[in-house]
Amino acid sequence: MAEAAASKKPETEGEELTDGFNLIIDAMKLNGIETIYGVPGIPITDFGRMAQASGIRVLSFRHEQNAGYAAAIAGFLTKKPGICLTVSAPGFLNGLTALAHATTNCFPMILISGSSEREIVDLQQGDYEEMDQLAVAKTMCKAAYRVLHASDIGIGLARAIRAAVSGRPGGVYLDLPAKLFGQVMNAEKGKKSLVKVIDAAPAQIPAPAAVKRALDVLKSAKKPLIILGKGAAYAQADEAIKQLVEKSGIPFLPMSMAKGLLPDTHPQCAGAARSTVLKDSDVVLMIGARLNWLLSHGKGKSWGEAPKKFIQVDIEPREMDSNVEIAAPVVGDIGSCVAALLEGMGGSWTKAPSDWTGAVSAKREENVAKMAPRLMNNNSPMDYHGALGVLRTIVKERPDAILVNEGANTLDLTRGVIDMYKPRKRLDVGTWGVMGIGMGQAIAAAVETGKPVLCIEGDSAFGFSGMEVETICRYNLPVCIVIFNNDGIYRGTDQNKAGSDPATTVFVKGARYDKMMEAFGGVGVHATSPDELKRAVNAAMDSGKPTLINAAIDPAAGSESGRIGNLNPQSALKKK
Ligand code: ADP
Ligand code: TZD
Ligand code: MG
Repeated sequence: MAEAAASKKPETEGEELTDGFNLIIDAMKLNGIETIYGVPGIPITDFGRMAQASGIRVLSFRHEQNAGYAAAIAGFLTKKPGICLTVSAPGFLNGLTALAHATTNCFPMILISGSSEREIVDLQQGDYEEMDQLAVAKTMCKAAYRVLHASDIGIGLARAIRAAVSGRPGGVYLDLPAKLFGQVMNAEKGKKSLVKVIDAAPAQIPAPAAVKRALDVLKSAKKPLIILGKGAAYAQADEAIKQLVEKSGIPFLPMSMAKGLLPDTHPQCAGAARSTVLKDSDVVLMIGARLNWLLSHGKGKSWGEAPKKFIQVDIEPREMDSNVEIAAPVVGDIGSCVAALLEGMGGSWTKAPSDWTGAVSAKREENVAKMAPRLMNNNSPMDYHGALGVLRTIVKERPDAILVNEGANTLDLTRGVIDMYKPRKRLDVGTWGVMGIGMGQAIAAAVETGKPVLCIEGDSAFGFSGMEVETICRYNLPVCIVIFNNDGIYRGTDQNKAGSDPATTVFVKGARYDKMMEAFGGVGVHATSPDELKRAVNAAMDSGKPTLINAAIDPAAGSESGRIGNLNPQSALKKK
């Protein structure tokens, strides 16, 4: 035996070897993956070090959920899968919320987790951080894969990339057991095993008959409306969408993260006449938006009595008829679909009837005028409108800055008040209305775009990811966080009538979140009036220094659940 081993040795001597660590890095670089968001630990600590040494940017977070939200929004901003890297079981589970969020929002993301040994996990023998992660992940993402052999790393990553970005984008899970990282193989064979993904998200051209049907329906409209969703923002077909809107003359309504695809100040923008256009329109062209709860499922009171016809442009065929009948489904990628619609419209398209567009404009002007005086108040303590009035001007003066927004009243009022001017500049809670996306999104936005970031955060919303202010300071990112501090969830005024504990929705009164930022070397400011707020935000945006401004908002200013209080269940027994 000893002799046999000795006689084998010379054959492998001089042979160039590679291993799992290096193959994963090489596969990532081959596919243009430049950034990883994660938290280190067994079994991926060395991998993170080696990736960093190889030139991949590895951003270490304080909690995996925030790294995951960063990866998800990186996917939205770049059309490439955002990568989140976590340790086994607990780290994996912390990242899983973000993976599910990415899938729900149609953002391409890959959650890569180290995992324990298969043999031990499958016999449930109690390995370090043991969990059947692949089985758990499957229900929450678009696709889930595990790689067991170093020679399959190339294929594994290629499958993950394709699954994340092709068709309807979404979250993908990639399971990498600890043993894989150290597996050794011939370097040349390893190199050959890597796969460069060609045309990861192939164009999907709509059928000519579907395009014609859509244009026929559109032609018949007397009161047409275009709804732009975050799928349209994601598609990066900005110029074609602008042409379609302007050539048709149809009023458009941007969903939250589609704001700025065309400026909110565009003469055809119906954002400030939302209820009118939903109620009174007769044909609705949906582009990259779903008829889910955010659009009252396309039916009911907010859509009015008059019959409506829907045209829907989406890459996912099964989205059609999900809530109401779609008269003209146009299935394909938005770039190809909008181009085909434009071509079909030809040179002599009749613009939307002027009595309709005139009525929409009049309503919009009326609503804008109604809001204007409220935005100019300089009250102290501030109310939402006074604070938002100054922030609105700051965003107007800095249209390249990225706005991150979460909270309840803080979300709804910011969305309504602050106009956006450029595509993909507004990032928020998305389809689930999830609290906690703030710091992850801010970090990824700064890293991926190099632009300054302004976060407008409810005090509760901020708390879900607040520890990442250390991350922002550590990487010295140009992020300015404004906390709308009204001492609680929705309001800071609730009383617990029954006992000594505080009410469930209130926090420590007069908390000073600005001190958190100072603890890590960032700039902290306490602002009690719109004037102070304006000065502090402008200084932060000019300097690019990590800044947190504690904006003291009147604790009585908000309302329950912001604009969606109607979704709260009510007991029939509750005394009025
Ligand atoms: P919003 O919340 O803004 O209304 P949704 O997330 O509900 O938007 O809808 C986005 C839609 O866009 C999804 O149905 C998704 O399938 C679709 N989508 C995403 N990317 C593309 C694309 N490149 N081409 C076509 N449709 C897309
Ligand atoms: N947990 C998660 C992950 N997402 C949620 N949406 C909630 C809980 C419930 N929730 C909301 O829907 S808004 C909100 C919570 C806890 C916080 C609202 O308080 P805020 O904003 O301070 O952030 P305002 O301005 O006080 O309304
Ligand atoms: Mg609050």
